[in-house]
Amino acid sequence: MSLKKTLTLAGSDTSGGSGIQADLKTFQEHGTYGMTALTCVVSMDPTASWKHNVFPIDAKAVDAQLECAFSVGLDAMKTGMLGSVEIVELGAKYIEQYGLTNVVIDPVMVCKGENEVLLPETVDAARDLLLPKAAIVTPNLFEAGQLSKLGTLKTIDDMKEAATRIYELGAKNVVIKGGRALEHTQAVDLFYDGQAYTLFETEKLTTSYNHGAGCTFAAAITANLAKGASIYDAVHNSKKFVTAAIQHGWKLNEFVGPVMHGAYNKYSDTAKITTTQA
Ligand code: PXL
Repeated sequence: MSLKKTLTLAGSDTSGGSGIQADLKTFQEHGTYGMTALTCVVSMDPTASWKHNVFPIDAKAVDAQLECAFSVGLDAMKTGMLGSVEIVELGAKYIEQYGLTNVVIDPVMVCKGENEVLLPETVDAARDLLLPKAAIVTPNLFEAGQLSKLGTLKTIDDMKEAATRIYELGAKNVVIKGGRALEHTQAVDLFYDGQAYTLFETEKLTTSYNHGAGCTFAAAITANLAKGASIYDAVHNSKKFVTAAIQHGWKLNEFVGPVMHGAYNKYSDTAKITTTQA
């Protein structure tokens, strides 16, 4: 039996909720074969309020991993935290060389609880080199404000404007994860395919155990695309998958509560998701 092959080019989250750990768990839940090209190692300091320390991986090692992974013939890939401009360039080079189209760009700029943009020059490089190669880009509200240069996004109209601008940067589809951060009664994500704006809405969940939700959502989209889903279905299915994961988020320690990556396949209480045109 052959499995669909999915790759994540991302960082390692030692705490296990986000990064390549989230991606591999999510790939596995979708029945795809997960592979990794590691960009950096993030470890949290238990003696300093879980401060994130980032340890970079040498670009030569990233190049070797990408050479290996692409050689097997990938069905889809995603990117997450990218440690340097060189790594962004390598990712873009391999996508181009192998003509891979199922590419999900999750433009990770900050970790939850941390408020400095990690490596701003890497964000610029990802915008210029990776967005034009993206089947879909999956920014959260903050990242969408940065990519679109609109700053703080507060309303659905702001999200539509940001999605339009990000689309114009070359991504074929955009989904902005507004979540519950938006000033809106529901938790809302906005999907734009260059033609129509679709809102995915759920009730706002009260849990604060949602570490890794963004990576999990993007990895689910990647697995869906690898399995042949349309982009709309990939987003819709992944919204269900991550909603269940957030509903069943749990407390790892006093600092962090990860989503439960496997909740969608295990439980059948996923909150209702409504879709409307905006
Ligand atoms: O959730 C963003 C994120 C992505 N990737 C890695 C991380 C984090 C946040 O902790 O550690 C590796």
